[in-house]
Amino acid sequence: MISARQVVQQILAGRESQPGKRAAAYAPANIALVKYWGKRDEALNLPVTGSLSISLGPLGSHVELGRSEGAADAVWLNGKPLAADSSFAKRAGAYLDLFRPSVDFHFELQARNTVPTAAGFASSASGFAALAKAVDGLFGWGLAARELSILARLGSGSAARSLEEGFVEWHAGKAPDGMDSFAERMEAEWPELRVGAVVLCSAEKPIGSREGMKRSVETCEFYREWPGRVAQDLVALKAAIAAKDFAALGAVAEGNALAMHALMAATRPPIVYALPETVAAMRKIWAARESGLALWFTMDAGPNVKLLFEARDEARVREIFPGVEVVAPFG
Ligand code: 2P0
Repeated sequence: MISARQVVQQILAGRESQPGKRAAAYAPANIALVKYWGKRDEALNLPVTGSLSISLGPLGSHVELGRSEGAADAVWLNGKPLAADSSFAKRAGAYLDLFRPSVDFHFELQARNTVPTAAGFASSASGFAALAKAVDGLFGWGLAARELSILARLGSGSAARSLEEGFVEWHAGKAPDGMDSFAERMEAEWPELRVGAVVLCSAEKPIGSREGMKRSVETCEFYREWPGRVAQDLVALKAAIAAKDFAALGAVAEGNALAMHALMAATRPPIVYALPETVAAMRKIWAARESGLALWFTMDAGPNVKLLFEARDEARVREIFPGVEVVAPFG
């Protein structure tokens, strides 16, 4: 077993560390159109399959990182100092341990999210991607995009996809050390594409995705079908993007999300994130589609629904979902 620390040492081999005073970085949140659900290595967040996401432009995380003169790390989130035992401070501190030059080196970390966590968009992907960039900036390593994606992955798998804007593909890779498991931007623009967050419930979810995907790999009897399904969906999604075929993109994304939720439901004990409101929202989307509207959805490890549509249909989508928060990933 290779540890995250060994991966970091491998990436930094031969590089000088020249810590500056402060470094600032930004990374966008992302939403997967073909999902990541299951790891082949839990210590390195190496996925069983590839995945493909779209970055959310101005919705993401800003991070400022410096050296703290205090006796411990100092962590702020959205302008508020965090207790050392808060879950965010502990997770950030454990990640920073990978880069700490000595035990008496402490960091000052300010993180600010522009991604509204209450809207059901995850901020851990953008947070760890911005943190990886800020660490690189603070120590002056000048790492390449691929190396930053690998370092971000060590914090959270989906963070590997948050280093770039636009459509981003995370290659699963095969190597035990994960040096071939990184994400890169695809050459494609789709200015008319819109993602809409429909918030149905912002209460804490019953089971986190880290634990949930581990349980699916271990107990879902048709998990073995998932890698083949993802491989097919990746081919179909890339073809849809290349052809700018929105109905094809929507069909792949919605089908892949539903397949992931079927895996979850077939996990033991079962994981069901959908609430009655989630099912009602799905039915509204399907009814709208029956009546000719090009509206599709995707869902992550939670009860909220993310709509996929094109700019020309925004007014009709807002009529159906008045509270929707709309993002234009390509600006
Ligand atoms: C995704 N999710 O592709 C999938 C879809 C949730 C459902 O990536 O354990 O927070 O840090 O690697 O990245 C959420 O999982 O898990 C996720 P870790 P992560 O977006």
